[in-house]
Amino acid sequence: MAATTIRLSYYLCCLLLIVQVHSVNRDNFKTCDQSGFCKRHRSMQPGNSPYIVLMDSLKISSSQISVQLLNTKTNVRLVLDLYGLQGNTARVKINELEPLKPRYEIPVGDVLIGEPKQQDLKVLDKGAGSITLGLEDNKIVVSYSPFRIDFIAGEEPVVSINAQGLLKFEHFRKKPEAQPEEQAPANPIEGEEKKEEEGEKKEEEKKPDNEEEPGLWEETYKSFHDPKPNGPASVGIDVSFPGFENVYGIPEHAESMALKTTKDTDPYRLFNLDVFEYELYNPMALYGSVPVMWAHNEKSTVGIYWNNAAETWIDIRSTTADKNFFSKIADLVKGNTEMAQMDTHWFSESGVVDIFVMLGPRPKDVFKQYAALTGSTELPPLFAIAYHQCRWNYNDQDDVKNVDANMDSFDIPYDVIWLDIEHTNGKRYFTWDAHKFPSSKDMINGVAVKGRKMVTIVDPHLKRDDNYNVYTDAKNRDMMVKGGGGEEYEGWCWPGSSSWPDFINPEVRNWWASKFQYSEYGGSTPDLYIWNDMNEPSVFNGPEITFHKDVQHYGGTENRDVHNLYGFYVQKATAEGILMRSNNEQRPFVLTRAFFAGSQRFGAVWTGDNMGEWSHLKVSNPMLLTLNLAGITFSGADVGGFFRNPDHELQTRWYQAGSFQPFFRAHAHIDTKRREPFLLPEENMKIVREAIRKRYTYLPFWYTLFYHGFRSGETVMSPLWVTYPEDKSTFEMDDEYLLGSSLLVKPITEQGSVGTSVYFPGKDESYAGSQNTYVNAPLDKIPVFQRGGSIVPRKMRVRRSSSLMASDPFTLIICLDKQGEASGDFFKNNILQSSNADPSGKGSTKEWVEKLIIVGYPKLPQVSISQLMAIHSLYITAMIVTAEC
Ligand code: NBV
Repeated sequence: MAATTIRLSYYLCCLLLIVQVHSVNRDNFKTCDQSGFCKRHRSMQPGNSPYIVLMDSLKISSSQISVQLLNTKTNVRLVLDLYGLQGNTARVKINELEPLKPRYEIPVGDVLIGEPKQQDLKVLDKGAGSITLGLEDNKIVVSYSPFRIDFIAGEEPVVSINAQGLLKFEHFRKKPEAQPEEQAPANPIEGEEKKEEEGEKKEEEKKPDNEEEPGLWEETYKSFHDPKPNGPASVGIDVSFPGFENVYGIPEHAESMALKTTKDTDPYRLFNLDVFEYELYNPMALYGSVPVMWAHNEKSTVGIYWNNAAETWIDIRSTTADKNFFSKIADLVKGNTEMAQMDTHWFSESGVVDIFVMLGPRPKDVFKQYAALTGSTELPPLFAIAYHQCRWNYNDQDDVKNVDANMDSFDIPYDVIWLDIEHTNGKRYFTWDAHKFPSSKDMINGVAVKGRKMVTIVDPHLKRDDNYNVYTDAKNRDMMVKGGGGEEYEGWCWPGSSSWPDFINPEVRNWWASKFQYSEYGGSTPDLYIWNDMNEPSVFNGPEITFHKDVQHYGGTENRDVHNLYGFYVQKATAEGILMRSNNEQRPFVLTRAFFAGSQRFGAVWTGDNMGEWSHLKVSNPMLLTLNLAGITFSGADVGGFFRNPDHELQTRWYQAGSFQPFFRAHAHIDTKRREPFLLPEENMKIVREAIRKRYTYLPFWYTLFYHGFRSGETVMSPLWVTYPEDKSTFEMDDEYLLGSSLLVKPITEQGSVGTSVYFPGKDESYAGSQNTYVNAPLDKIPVFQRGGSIVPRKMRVRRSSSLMASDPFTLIICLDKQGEASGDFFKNNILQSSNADPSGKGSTKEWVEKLIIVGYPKLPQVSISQLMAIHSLYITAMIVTAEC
């Protein structure tokens, strides 16, 4: 009877999830008002900072100063550590001086790739009210009373911390003892206040800072109770960007690239969540979180990385800078013109304040600075940047075989075919449905003979079934996440009653990685790669569809402290598994839905369950630009849209857009009509085929872009201002972008459109620079342009998969600029050279250059070609400077 009831409620819960109509159920997700700490931080008023610097405690070493901060209202002391770091970066850390127990910090080596390398800080001035430090060409001024820190690059103030005085640090405290029942006052709110008061009195001279504020020791949201055993522990501070009008970053939100002020909305929220049918253009949290933000203007690009994995909210306001202050501290910004400023306010539910300030000064510098901290996108295997064919679900082996055969007979190349959750035996990951997939190895080998790969989904929830060995193994090793009471945590997900391995524990990650050994994952082969879904994690019956906050992880950590890292660790462990199964020979490919700063090192990210609607096609560009700005360059959106049935025009336009986005995968919900590209009417099929084939011709270009990104941390898909930092008209442009700095892409995202206005930046273009030009874009055309002065390598002999093109020759498209020059990776000082870019000397190829297409040269150029290359033909076109692709 009990079992029946449980099953019934499980199906009901799934049913609810599937039948919710048409838009997000906002009711499932907290607003700021429903979150105690968000409300407490947001209600603070600027200009009332209680914090002063205790100068007597100042300790100075070569690259660090350490000093105590006193909260003059509560007498609680904090400690501020300010470090100079290599590469124009500084770190500001604020922690309690004497916490009751250590506060959570993300282990070095997980998100930060190592202990950041320090750089000397010179004491330039030590006055009665402030200390001025020199870091490379920058000054850092720490003012004592009230406490604030200002970063000055050359003559310009660029970042100010606590200028608004919003530092709030909820120190750990003892829980007030419960009142005997009979004395409890009739009004429970009064009772809370009293308990709080009495508890605080015990902390000697420390006074409570927020005794009457809501949600300190427990919170209730809908039917979910959060007992908050550690009490209030949030941290927050303001960061201003004087001189800037635009800030970017902090994915993931379905939002424009230039972030909006949150004056009339909730703050942007970073809390990894599975949001069913997410809404566009609002600050609600989505599947992943990267707390990095850039500010950009004509003169400089700077930014911060907020190193905290707890739930975080960020308020944004556009204001004006306090010029008097800067003129006082450093004799700066005289004159009457108003100076714009972006004020941001960051607060997290727990952890410490740990801010990395990256001082640029150019866009490419900040990306490098951020990559030095959290790593760059690992160079993807070639197949991973080709076209992926996915659907929930390819039903059985015959289905896979038919799709594969049809792609061939319609001459549509593809590299990877994917299997969603239905391929398993009852949603037990690492297993196969024996009826539908009786011989998975044969199936994988069947596509692999054509150089293709397969991907299976492996979610982190494990079915609580004593006959499922992955579950029993984890259970017997005591590796599961625990509920607040210390019991194995249980929740509902696809398999029904489930538990979750504790990926925060390094041993659990090793164990998980071992499950990808061929001997463990029966039916897998080296041509099988992995997809991690539902790793926010998604818990159908949990608060906000995720873990309870008091869930316990390794080392006594609460999920509250590490929530945004769970999915990061799932993908990390999976990527390690793929490396391990091949004795570190095979470059992994793992797609993840949840992510955090640093996830770029483990594979690709996609934007989750979008909809087959024009608005979702449109928003894919800003969402992917923002992911790129946050270091997650290998990212894409479901082509066609996951929910609903796109019409043929939308599907066609979506393929065209996807073919010029970094991760290119078609995917669809189980309830949608089949929509493999060969099922389209002939006219659309041909256009889609052309878009996919074009992607294949550009694979050498994409691969080169990813190679540069890997080496330098640069974006792959970039806003125009990355290459044209001084061009103000590009600062909010997110419907058009550059790949590297060579290809300008303006995907068509409007229904019925037969043309579009394209903005051509720079002065060297044949399309008059720095202005809009209308270009025709009937259904068969993708507006893509090659920049004058660039060289793009392509392979024009498209085959069934990328690996079949491995030894094919290159064609170099050389677009000269007005000076008749072009540069690229193959072409320097008029000498065409070929050398192996891999410093280890491995990976030599048989590739050669068969054709040079030089666009824009009036007469035959003197091109010297080193004997390493055999050029079969040289095409010269008339003098046009920017080429249409
Ligand atoms: O595994 C099924 C789907 C998957 O196809 C999709 O890509 C994920 O984002 N998954 C979510 C779970 C169910 C979604 C309603």
